[in-house]
Amino acid sequence: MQLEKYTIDEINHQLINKHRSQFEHIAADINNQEEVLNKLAAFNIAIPSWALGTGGTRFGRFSGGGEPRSLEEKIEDVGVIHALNQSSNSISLHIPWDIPENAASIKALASQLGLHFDAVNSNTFQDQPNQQLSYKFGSLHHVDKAVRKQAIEHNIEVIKYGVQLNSKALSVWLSDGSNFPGQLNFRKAFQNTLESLQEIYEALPDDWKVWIEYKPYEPNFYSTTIGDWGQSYLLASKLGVKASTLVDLGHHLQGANIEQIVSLLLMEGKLAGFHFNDSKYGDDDLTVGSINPYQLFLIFNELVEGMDARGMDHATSIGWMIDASHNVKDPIEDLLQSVQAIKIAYAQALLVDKTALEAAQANNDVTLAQEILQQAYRTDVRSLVAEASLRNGGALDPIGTYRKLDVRSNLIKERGLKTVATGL
Ligand code: PSV
Ligand code: MN
Repeated sequence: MQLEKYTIDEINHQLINKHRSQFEHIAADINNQEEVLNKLAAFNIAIPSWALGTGGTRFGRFSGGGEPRSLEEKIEDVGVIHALNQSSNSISLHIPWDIPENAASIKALASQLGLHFDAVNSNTFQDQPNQQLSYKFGSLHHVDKAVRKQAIEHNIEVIKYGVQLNSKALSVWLSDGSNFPGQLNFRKAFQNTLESLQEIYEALPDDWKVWIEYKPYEPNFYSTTIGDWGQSYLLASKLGVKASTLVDLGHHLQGANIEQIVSLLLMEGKLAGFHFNDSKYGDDDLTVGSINPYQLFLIFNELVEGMDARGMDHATSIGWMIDASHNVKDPIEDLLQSVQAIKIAYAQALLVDKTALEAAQANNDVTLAQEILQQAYRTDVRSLVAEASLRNGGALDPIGTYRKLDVRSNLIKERGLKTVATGL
């Protein structure tokens, strides 16, 4: 299903007067409003192919209707999201869940919808039918060289698929770890992982990167071989300039200061990008911004400050992606909500008075520093985000428009009520 632009424009027309007065009210207080709007308009967040179906837990999965049945339908769903928010112009594929059998036609479909392909993701955390050796005890860290070899070959195959689609990065998340003390020699596991990654690194095309994701626990509950940002950073440093650390917000123990991690990785030129989600207890994969929007703002504050310090382009110099699980919401609505939350946090971070903050920091004026940050955080920037979307040809109210256009009912009519998308 594809959305016609005039249908979005018609709904915008009904909202325009209210929007204008809200936008003018806030814009009057912002000196650099054009710069902020241009940055917001340029900012895009990739959609993972595995998030377009209903998510589940190990206790069950309750499918929604009209889920995409193929890679083509997943791309069409991202097309719907992008038509509405004009901020989701790429899709990230997980292999083998989404093997592009015919790369040329997949690319043509994507570009017709204004989309391109973000990082490709390998999967050595599940065994596939007909797979020769099992990943039960890990993949790139495995004690058996033959299993490591199989996992290395899989990653190289994923790069090959990515090359056909013009992706520029391989994203690696390993579930490798141990469930019980004594199960694993940590040093050997790390060394095996490094050697395996070195072989994958050698296979990267010149203009490619490898992003190394970390996670403290799950599915292993005693140790994870790439368990935190230090371990990922160590691997990325040993591998070379094409390797960097990917931050998934849910992959931290409670209370971790993620904004500080981000700041230091940026300083070292080793921040690959993000998987956005939110959590209350662990890797909950809830909608980003739904639980702790202030933390999201603080992360963006460090990102804007750190990227400006290195002269980096906010929109393109690192990878931005959502990685959430939509167990009880319509996945498209949840993804639209996620992108809005990210853009709101970004807009607020762009409003921070940096000069005043630097002066407050230099004077150890703690109260004023907090006031400056919270002044930006407490600004209602929703009409700025809406204005940027409008200028790009998107919807003023993406979720409202999605509902008014009855997209889900149309998808159910087209695909049926009992469809199941590939993914977790
Ligand atoms: C693991 O929890 C993870 O965050 C990794 O990014 C995977 O690739 C993704 O979820 C999907 O399983
Ligand atoms: Mn992730």
